Amino acid sequence: MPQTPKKPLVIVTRKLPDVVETRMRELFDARLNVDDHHMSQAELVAAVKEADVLVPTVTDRIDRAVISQAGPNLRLIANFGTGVDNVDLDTARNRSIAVTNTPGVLTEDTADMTMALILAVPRRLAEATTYLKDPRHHWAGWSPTWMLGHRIYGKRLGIIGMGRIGTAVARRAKAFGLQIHYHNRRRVAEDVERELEATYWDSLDQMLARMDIVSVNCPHTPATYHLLSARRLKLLKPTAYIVNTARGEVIDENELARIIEAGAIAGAGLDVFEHEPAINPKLLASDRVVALPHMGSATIEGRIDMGEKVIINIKAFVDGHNPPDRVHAAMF
Ligand code: 8YV
Repeated sequence: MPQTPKKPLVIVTRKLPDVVETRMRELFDARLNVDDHHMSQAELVAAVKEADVLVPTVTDRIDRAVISQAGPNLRLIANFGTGVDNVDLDTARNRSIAVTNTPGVLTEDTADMTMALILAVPRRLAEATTYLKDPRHHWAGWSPTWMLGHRIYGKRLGIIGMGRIGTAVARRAKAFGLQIHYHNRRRVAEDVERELEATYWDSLDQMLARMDIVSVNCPHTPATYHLLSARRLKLLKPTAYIVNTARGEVIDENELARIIEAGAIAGAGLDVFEHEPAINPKLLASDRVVALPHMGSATIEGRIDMGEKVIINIKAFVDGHNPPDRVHAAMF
């Protein structure tokens, strides 16, 4: 009788939606994180020593120390997430371990959240709802001069990183009457630029000095770490807002907190932070900051789509094909 091939041992570091876990159990020898505890570095090392495939998330640091202790079976790190800054891609490549991610399926959700922050901060949504719900306050009713924010229609939006998410943000923002400006490693295709009526800035410094709202939509890589440095943050107009749904590390968070406190910019909408889950307390204390707990892609539909992508990548890989979402250090 032919032997049924052994299923690969797939270790998943966090709890995933039930449908994804059920499918993983059917296809693989899946070891799931039922109580969703945050795995320590020691637990991650134990996992890579044993697994054929590791499925980490943004909360796991799969660094050189972890990957260099991988056992001979580990051939694939199938990241549950698009950003792969949590994985040391160079060490993985040197150990011939493939890495995949989940691009595309969280574009629209993340762009929606970016647009929500672009509206929420200038229009003071979080501040106003906090006021109403605070039992110490009593709303005295409408007033012509109370809770005034700023109009976004007609303002200049500067998008840093015009990939899938940046472009999806631009489409939404254009519909709200914002003028689209962008800085990117490369200029986007002419027809996209025309559709968005977008202005390309080769110089990030020059763009920053002229924008009303700046949206960070680029990945975190060695080249984008503190791209919005103390020097660049000083270039912003005092009336400007910053929105970040990409990665906290792209902005010097302490300096951002300092300039918001000093009133050197108007405010910020932040879904991501430099040292998650820690957040600079000055940002949390400011009513000119709308802070969210890294939930840009947090829809059930998105999470299921991400899980399906992870499964397809693993299945393709273990069946001897090139997984569709393979990533290489050179791509970033
Ligand atoms: C994910 C994200 O939820 O995919 C990304 O890069 O930032 C998030 O929206 C997270 O990475 C899951 O690992």
